[in-house]
Amino acid sequence: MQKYKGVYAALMTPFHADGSVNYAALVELAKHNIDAGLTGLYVGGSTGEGFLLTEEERIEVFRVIGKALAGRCNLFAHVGAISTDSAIRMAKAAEEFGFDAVSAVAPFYYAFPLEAIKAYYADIMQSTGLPMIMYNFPNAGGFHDMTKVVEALYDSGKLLGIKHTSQNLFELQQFKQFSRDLVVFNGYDEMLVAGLSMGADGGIGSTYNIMPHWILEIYDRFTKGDIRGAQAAQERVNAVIARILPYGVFQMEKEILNQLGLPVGECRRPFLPLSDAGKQTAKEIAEELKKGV
Ligand code: MN9
Repeated sequence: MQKYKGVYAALMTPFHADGSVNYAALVELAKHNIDAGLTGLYVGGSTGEGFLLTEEERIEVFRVIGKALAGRCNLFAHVGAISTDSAIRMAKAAEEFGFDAVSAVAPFYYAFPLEAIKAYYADIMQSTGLPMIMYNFPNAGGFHDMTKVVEALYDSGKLLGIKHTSQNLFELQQFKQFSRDLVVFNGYDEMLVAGLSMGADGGIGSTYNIMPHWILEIYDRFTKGDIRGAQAAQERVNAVIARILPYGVFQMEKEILNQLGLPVGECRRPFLPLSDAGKQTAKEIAEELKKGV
């Protein structure tokens, strides 16, 4: 499983002005990220507006990305859904299109009991030959017991790891207690160096789309033992993230990419259009990123 260590862009899903998925821009953005040196892509998750796409669109996104990049980089497909059957259909598609692993957020809305959530993961894991990355995102899904799910399933041989999008870095470290072989990905980009310090093997994030080189610098310096350098690189990244957060992370990242010449359009409703102040800030950030300052 250790070949999956590294830094992955949570790939954004570009849209045309009429709201349809822009598959050509999707491939362009994906290649841009991989050419920058990132390890791979996490496709169809929060950043990819996965829950604002239909199941058919999510599968088509996997098909297009698999065709363009399978075998060239590591590809993870987020197949999480509140319906197990829907998640399984997407997992089978991801396998067919050459993805390396599937990932899923815990099913939400109905406050399913722990046993139901364990069964959801076990069912998805049994449905294909692909390994699973649990997507632990308690702030969004409301499920706070992922350690218990991992405890129940880590020795199935099909659990690759965990994408840990939580400020609770004690929990991140505890996942490694079940097995050193589990690959743990840090999910909040603004805490990457902290996550790595607590044992994460890499990261998956949305801001990697706009500043892949700076994220790589954090990771490379950290893995070489240059902790001060990694902190300095994190500070540079966080200066950008701090200006993005007040206006909406995904709307801002999309506008920055538009400004950088990657036409990704806007986010789908009910995300609101970016405010004028947000647009101005996005433009300024894009100028800075172009200069590499
Ligand atoms: O996938 C992303 N998580 C969410 C990871 O958006 C929920 C992060 O990359 C954040 O967008 C980022 C800003 O908070 O760390």
